[in-house]
Amino acid sequence: GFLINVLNHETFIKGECHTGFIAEHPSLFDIAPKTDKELKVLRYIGEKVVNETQGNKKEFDVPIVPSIVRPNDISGTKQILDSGGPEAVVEWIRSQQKLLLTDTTMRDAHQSLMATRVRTRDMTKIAKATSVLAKDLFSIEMWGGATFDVSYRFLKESPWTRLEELRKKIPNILFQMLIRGSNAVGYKNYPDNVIRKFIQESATAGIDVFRIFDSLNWLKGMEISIDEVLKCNKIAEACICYTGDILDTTRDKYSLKYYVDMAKEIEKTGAHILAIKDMAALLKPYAAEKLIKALKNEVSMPIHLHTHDTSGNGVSTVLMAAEAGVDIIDTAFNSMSGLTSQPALNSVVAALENTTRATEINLDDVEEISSYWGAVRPVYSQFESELKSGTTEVYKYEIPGGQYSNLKPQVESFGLGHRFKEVKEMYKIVNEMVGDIVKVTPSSKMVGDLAIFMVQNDLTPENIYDKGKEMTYPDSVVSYFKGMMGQPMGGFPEKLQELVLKGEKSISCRPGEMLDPENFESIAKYLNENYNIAPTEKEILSYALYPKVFEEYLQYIKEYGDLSRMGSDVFFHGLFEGETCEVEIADGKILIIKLLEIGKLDNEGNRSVVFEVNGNRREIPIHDKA
Ligand code: 3PY
Ligand code: ZN
Repeated sequence: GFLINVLNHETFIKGECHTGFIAEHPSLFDIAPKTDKELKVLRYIGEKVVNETQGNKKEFDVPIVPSIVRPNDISGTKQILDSGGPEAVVEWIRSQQKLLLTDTTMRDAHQSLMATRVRTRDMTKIAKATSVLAKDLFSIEMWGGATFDVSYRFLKESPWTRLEELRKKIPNILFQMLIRGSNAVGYKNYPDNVIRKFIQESATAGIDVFRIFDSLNWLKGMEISIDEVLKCNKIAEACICYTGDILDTTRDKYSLKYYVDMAKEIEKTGAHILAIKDMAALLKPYAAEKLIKALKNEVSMPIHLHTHDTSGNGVSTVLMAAEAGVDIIDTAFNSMSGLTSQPALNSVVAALENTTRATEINLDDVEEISSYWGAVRPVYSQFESELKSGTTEVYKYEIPGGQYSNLKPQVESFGLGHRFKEVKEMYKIVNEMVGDIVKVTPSSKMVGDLAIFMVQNDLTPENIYDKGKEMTYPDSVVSYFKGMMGQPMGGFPEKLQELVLKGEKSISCRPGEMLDPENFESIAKYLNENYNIAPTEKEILSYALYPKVFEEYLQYIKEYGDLSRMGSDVFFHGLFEGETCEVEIADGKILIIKLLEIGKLDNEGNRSVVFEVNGNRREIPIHDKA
């Protein structure tokens, strides 16, 4: 080992080796990793086992990928779009009697069940099989919402690469993303040129259907997005976010008429599909029937229903909507469905067999995909909420599915875990205080932030109205009352607005009209100078959307390398002593890594972690932070 180590040493290779070299480098007697890439992988696993898991890991089943052969001429909804444009897709939808399904497993399902943590690798492994076994899907929602942010922030992988790799493996089914109108895939309004460029780049990378919403149902907030999607010749699916309960005649702010009127306004924008976005699972089965019937009578656009199963009524809502003539519905493969996720895809397929709205999806085929995801899921169990059954309390609190699973950890991070119920009650109260608004990212986050703020400081609404002038409110609350999230229906409650803004003016125009265009060239220059990269348009955009998160990602990659090809069980749980894994560090270049031993603590607070890599012994010191 020693001679090899010397010969492989960077200094030796560069020919800078002088006589004192060996004396100055006692570490050469260690069995050091051979390449930089190898070192980074071992360091990652070493850090994980020393400072997080201490080598404790349960055994996970290996998810079974169905072996399938894909016919060369496979063709689906994607080919209709590519050959005939969005109009051809709309026409095709209209000519279908069957209920069309979208699968959300790769986006909303894991966003709502496991804090958006599913890694690209687990998606690409099942992608080809999905393209064949689920070939009759209308679309796959696999991008947007929180996935963009989380993939950089927590998974340390590029969301763009995810999109491009899945696109290659699934050439026949439409890809769909969720875009928060002028907030894109973020939590604040971006300049118009960022929104436009983001849509252009997403379209080139493979997105076909853009589901666009505004967090206050303010149509103006969606204008730029709709316009740009139309220009890109992709499918613009504009949303009405559903809130309240149209069956409850004592609440009339969000009545049937409100939704029908909004649908008519959306139709005028030229959007291709109308989406009902029921992000908090508030659309009860009979309300769905009533709403879809009314909309079908009043507008001619195809209708796509998105709901969640938080209340336990999800499949019923879908079936009632199907009865009323809805064109497309969102579901997730069974093992990734239910609770805060979407209603169960396989169950809907089964329920509709031998009816006029039978989906033509093969149940045995989608069972195989569902089994795969069922085996993937335990690796992510640490990110799941404690919710074990559907709960009707969502009807009361109106907390969206994605936020519901996130709110508890957020509340705990403020040390308020024991007051979670109070926070939920406060969420309802805050909703009334801020004007009974539509709650979906980012307006839902604002309501959550204020609710936590009030519980944390033991405040009641009365306290706020009495002493609110001296308080400093969460940023999101200030931004809302300034008009930077758009305009809520019925306007802002004036008294609270005054207390929050303390004399500052609010705007009533589109926030994008106030924001200076982003300077992409200066971002490119900055990234080039600081990270020594020639950034792609996509990287420039990532920085424009999330400067800090993107920089942290770049730094992380520098330290640990690109870990996207490491198995998720290893990425999240490391290895146990004696366990072997394979990590692909470049195309076709595989390291077979066995963890031999997590060594004893030495005088400097380090542990020597011993591996075997492709048959060779390697040791690296890892600082034990405990
Ligand atoms: C998101 O904006 O990410 C959502 O899923 C909203 O429901
Ligand atoms: Zn949703």
